[in-house]
Amino acid sequence: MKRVLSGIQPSGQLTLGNYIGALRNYVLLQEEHQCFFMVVDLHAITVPQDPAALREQTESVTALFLASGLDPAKSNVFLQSHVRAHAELGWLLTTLTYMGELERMTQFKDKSSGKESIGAGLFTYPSLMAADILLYDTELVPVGDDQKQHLELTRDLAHRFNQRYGDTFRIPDGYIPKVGARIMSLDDASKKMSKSNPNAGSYIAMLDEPDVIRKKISRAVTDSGREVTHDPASKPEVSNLMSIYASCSDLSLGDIEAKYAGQGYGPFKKDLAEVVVATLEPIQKRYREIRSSGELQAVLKQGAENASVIAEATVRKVKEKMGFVLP
Ligand code: AQP
Repeated sequence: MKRVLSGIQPSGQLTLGNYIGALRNYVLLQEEHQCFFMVVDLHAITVPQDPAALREQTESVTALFLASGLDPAKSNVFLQSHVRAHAELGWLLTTLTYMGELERMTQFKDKSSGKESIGAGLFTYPSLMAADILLYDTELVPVGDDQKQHLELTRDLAHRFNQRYGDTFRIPDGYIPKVGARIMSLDDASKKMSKSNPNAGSYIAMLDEPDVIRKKISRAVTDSGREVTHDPASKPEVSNLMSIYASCSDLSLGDIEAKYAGQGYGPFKKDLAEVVVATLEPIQKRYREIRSSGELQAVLKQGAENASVIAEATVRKVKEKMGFVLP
């Protein structure tokens, strides 16, 4: 059993991209590994968040973790802010991080571009992410393409600390999920589907009503052709819709091409909507049950307690090595 850690920001409503690219894999991983899955609320505030919305989104994301199949008996499910060691080790590692390293991070460049005032937390975010991972002796970190650079920095920081203060941190590896795809935006297939996109038509939220899903898919941008073929270079929009279809059904991309040959986009989009609705409906039903049961608090309390035991011990070890006088 390897130790696995991953997190999702409560920076909006979870999307079908979050489900296909992250949550569904978490559910598989918990069967084989010791898993830590966090709602990373401290990361979410690196861009402005409305307090009431942040609270609601945090509860909603946690409930969607459980509704998607994360089992608190198998996985540690918790909020990042409930385990104080994250902020503490985040600061300690920030002091070890070079400005030049943070300046090279493409996610910082993307998220800060065009903004007038940029919070320092957006800049130092990768040091906090390194702390998240290193606190738990994590061996595997499921990462999408956009997080690979941050994981590399985590590995560099762990090496740096170990060289300076003696062997302390395990060097984590990235994990490429067995299943899953990068799902692109419905209105612009050059951008990934993102929960913080201000245009709600660009994503399918995991909690969208069936009719909303149907409408969003019927309005999804395609091209002027009519062939349902998978060719991301020349047909990025249709290829993205096909990836969603394949991810939410038993059909392969080849099966989908054969099924809709010569029919144009209409029948394909109609069936795609039903396949997505069928994937999300049972999760939505469980979600409503979980929200009304009030079980979240207990799950989060237990998850934070389990995580804190490991995280506090790591911080103590780190502080001792760095020369802090321990209480
Ligand atoms: N479109 C996507 N396709 C596949 N996987 C995706 N993930 C996110 N979008 C897609 C995966 O979901 C996890 C969530 O990571 P996050 O919440 O830390 O932030 P993110 O990757 O930046 O996701 P969003 O939805 O785009 O959030 P915002 O808009 O707040 O930046 C990760 O495992 C990610 O790979």
